[in-house]
Order: sequence, then structure tokens, then C-alpha cells
Amino acid sequence: MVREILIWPDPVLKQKARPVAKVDEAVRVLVKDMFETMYSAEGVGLAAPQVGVLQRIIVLDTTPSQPESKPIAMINPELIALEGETTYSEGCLSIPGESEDVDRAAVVTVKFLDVEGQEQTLRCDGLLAIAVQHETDHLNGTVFVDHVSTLKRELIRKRMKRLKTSRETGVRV
Ligand code: GNR
Ligand code: NI
Repeated sequence: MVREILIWPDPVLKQKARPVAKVDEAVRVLVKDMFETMYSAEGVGLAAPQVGVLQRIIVLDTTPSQPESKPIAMINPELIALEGETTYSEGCLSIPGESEDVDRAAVVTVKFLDVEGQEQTLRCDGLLAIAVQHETDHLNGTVFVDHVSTLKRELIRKRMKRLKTSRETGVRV
């Protein structure tokens, strides 16, 4: 089931998500819904708070168009090592139509539980490393605009307010 994606500055997106205590069937259903929602919105990642669920769960697929693309679900992800620096023009499904440069670590090592509840460790670079940091930010109530200047953030806030009004009323504002 495709779920509705919350638009920033929804207050839920500012809250810290709670760790998953047990990887059970309900978690696997949520993960499935998150993948459906992410693919339907053409995103490369999605965090549970974006669909209104304050649990520490993220899904990723940075190469959805490639045949060997691998969907990754991470439960209770923890960044255990950050190496180097990179800058990437980021977007967010909760902030549609906006993108800004954000500085991040270039290589990250992340520890997490898979959908079977097994502990995994993954070292990644490129877009996957950026997406992992972007998604773990969501679990801590942070979005990419919190990493840009106040001026840019306030301009984006005004555009999101207009977007929300026009979506709710069907009127262009
Ligand atoms: O789809 C997404 N693209 C993206 C591009 C650059 C950096 C991060 C991202 S993640 C984003 C999906 C999203 O909002 N995940 O929370
Ligand atoms: Ni996002």
C-alpha cells in the first residue's frame, strides 16, 4: 500500500523516531509499504517518519532503474564510521521541487538490523552513502534544509506553505 508522504514543516518530521524493539510481521508490512511509497514517488530513499511513523526504519534503492538494483531496508541504523567529505545537491520527497548543496561524509559504515532481525554492517560510498545520512537525519528530526542557510530555509518554507495551500484548496496561490 502506497502511503501519504508528509510535507515539511509538518511537526512529525521534527520529532525523533523510537528504536524498533522487535522485528516482526508488522515491521515487515511497514517496510513493504515504504518501498511501494518510495518507488511510486521515484525517490532513492524513504524514512518511516515521512509516512507519519516515528520508528527507526529506512529503505533505500539508489539504482532503481538498473536490473541488478538492490532494495535495502535498515532497522535501527547506526552510523559507526564517517570518512572524508563530499557535497551533493540533495532533494527530499517531503520538500518537493527543492534542492540545495549539503556537505556530508563521503564514505559511511552503517550497522543495522535487516527484515529478519539479523545484524548487518555495510560500508558504502557515492549516492548510497549520502542517502543513508539523509535518511538517518530524518530519524533524528532533521531534514536537508536544516543544513542550509537560514535565508534559503525561510524561502523554501514560504514555497512549501504555498504548495500546501494550493494542494488543499486546488487554487494556485
Ligand atoms: O529521492 C531522494 N533523492 C535524494 C537525492 C539526493 C540526496 C538525498 C536524496 S533522498 C530523497 C528521498 C527522500 O526524501 N528521502 O528521505
Ligand atoms: Ni528526505
